[in-house]
Amino acid sequence: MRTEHAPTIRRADYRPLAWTVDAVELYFSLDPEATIVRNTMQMVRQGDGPLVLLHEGLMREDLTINGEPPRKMRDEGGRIEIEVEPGLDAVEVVVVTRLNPSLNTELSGLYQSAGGLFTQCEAEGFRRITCFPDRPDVMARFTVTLEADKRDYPVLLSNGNLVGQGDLEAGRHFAKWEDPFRKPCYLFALVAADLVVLERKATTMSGREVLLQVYVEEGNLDRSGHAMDSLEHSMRWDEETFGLELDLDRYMIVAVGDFNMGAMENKGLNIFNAKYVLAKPETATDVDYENIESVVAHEYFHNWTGNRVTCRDWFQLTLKEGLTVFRDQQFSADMLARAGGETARAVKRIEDVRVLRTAQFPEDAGPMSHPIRPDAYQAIDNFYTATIYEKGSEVIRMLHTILGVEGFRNGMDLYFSYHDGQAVTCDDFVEAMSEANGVDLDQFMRWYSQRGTPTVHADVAFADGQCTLTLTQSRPDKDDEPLQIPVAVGFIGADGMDLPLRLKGEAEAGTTTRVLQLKEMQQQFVFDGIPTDAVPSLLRGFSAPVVMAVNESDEKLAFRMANDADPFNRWDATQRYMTRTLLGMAASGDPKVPEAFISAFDVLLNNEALDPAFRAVALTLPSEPYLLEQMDVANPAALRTALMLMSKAIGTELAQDWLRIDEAMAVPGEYRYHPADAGKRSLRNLALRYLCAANVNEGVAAAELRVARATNMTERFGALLALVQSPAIESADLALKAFEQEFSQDALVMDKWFSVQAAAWRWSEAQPSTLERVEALTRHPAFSLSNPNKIYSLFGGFFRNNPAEFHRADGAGYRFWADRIRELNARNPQVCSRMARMLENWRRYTPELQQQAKAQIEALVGDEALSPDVREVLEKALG
Ligand code: B3K
Ligand code: ZN
Repeated sequence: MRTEHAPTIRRADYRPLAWTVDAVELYFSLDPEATIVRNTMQMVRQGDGPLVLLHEGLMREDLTINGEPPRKMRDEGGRIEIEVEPGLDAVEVVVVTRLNPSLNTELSGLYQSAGGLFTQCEAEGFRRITCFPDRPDVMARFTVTLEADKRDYPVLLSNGNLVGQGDLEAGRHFAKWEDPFRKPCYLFALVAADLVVLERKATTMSGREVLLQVYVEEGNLDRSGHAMDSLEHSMRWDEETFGLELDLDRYMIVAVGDFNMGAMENKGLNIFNAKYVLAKPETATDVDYENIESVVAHEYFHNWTGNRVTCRDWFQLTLKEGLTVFRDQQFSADMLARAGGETARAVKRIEDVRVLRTAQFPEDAGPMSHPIRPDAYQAIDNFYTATIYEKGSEVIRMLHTILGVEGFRNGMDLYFSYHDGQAVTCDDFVEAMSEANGVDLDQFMRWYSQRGTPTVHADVAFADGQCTLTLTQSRPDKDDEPLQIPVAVGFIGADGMDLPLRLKGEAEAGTTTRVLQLKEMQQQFVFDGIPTDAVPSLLRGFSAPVVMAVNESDEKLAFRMANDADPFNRWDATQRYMTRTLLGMAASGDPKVPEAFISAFDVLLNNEALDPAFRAVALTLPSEPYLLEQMDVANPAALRTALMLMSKAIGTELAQDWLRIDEAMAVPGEYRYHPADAGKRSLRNLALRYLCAANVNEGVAAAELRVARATNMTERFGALLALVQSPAIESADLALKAFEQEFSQDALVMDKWFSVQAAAWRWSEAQPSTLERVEALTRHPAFSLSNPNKIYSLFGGFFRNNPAEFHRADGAGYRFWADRIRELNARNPQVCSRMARMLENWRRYTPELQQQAKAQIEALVGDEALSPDVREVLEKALG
């Protein structure tokens, strides 16, 4: 493991390499303990300077240049520099390394999982396999031969096309793969394992027949169909929406149980966390189905946005990630709308914004805050962040809003026509958008260099038959210049109907929603003919990733909850009302739930004209991390008290409505993954959630029955969650036991079982503390420190989803956290670093909590053995 302090890498220091790789031939003699890699590179000079090869933790057996050991070579800090004689412009470099995949607990490079061998190379894992100029701007042709024991590793896969295979002596066999496209080494992959495969043929829009494959462990074929369907839908969508076709004859998805993140877009050989592949109704929830569809799409879309056109350097990461998230969000929205209508699309938008507000807003307000294109980093793996991904996607979405569907498509076409096969920058992308549309986007580019969530203050004034909307933008960094912010607005008349809008000077009124372009620090927009009792609805559809600050009375919020024609803003009105009420309760010494709140809630709950899916998201309380972020001083205990009271009140006072809804939302017949059914199940689960929180007997009984009898996991798990999150401790324990017995052999279901317990609220002192429970669960036979999903479920679930129990007044949560960091640091720095980030916003908490958190972080930072990934996060937290 690396223990040296990592230097800071700066975007401004980018220089092209003097030597690049034209073609690389890799020969793997695979063995779990002693794999030999022979790497033959044809390298060419493209400028002045030494030939550079990067490496990490390798046992090197040989290194030659044109058949000789290098004469002038420096090897320091993972960087080899070879002086090549002047006049020599092409050389062959051969490197032989020996690897022990069974000891690779970092899951970066070549590693072992459930007896198979897998790779993960993004961002810098390839240098853990062989010495290579491991940077995304080195795009080479790859030929790969894999040789392994045939019985243990019957399936041998790598990128591109299979060009040869056969048996060898001593029970071994080989497969030779050739990738017809140049690629950076972070897209290299291999799989050697005992797997079964689901296959389908598909025809691309140009009429080529392609082979689609989903590889899973024996026994999981019945769970691979949804991933395959998702792949087919993604292919079709990219053809129809962007004219982009699959460029290979064969496209493979492989599921693996041990994986640091969601999935990886390796060219033609996507490797997936099994969680994002495997689904059947008995074991996967609607949310799992939705996630699988979106992750499969995401990785597939990378084939163009990421692989065919890649990043020049890692600072440009959002070039591929922000854009690809935007593409997968659009795809999912279209798929949902096709099946479930426009509300389903709106619900998807709401879910995406909820993620942004829960994960990205706090990140952008904390010590790790960075622009979507950062200027510096220490460990690149720390920068696969909500900012790069989710805010990056919002930035692309704003371009889409500004340029329109057609303009955006023209920009994409131009981008590919200029840059196919290249490694480029975010500027190249925005320039193509600008040129294709004849639109100046210079000011827009500031979104790439400014960090922090902007706030837009809105002031609405009526005078002389005119309504003046004054918008003012502000950001954390004082020197920031104004951003271009598209603000979609509407006005709702007293009758609840949207008003047609006419800006001053315009002859006729137009649409009821207008996108205003805020480009100055402050700007006024004057509308004619808006009655003084009209209610503004601002930032419709969340047209920009900003905080919209506007003074709105409870009555106006309730009015918008009942009438706003923009479903996103209608939802947002509920969130604002809930947030305000909860924070008010948390701040009060004697918290009570206001009656007006319950009745506004009641109106929405019983509005049969609204789709169940919408009612479910609208009636779900804002997430705890988001609420904490809204408090002047984050006080998890006070917030939890308010949340408990609120949940109880909603459950008690509306018990009859919830019971009726629970019955009415039953979906008859066999399970199908469909937004209409999923919406009903989701509202049904929410009903149980409130009923159980209020300990309503019929609700608890219904939940018990459902945990035992429901035939789909969505309802079973929804009921389990409702019980575990309730004061009905005994029912919860019984349900957990039954669940455990049934699923003890199913790793993915057990992940759910761990996470639901980690998130458990403590309703009374009589209940054992969640921390003790989490500690005990670390000794459960199904738990394992070497499986990232388990870490994310149990520890992540506790640190992230259970603030009140984690930030305990006695500091025991922090001590537990610090011990886990020490334990994981040596094993898997990437996963550990994610856990380390769970306390980065410690300065937001009460002084007593701050003091204890700080002491733990300081003690960790003093430890020399800290990996650079974890060190960067913790030092920034203290900094
Ligand atoms: N590109 C990968 C993420 C790699 C993370 C490396 N630490 C998955 C994705 O965004 O599609
Ligand atoms: Zn991605």
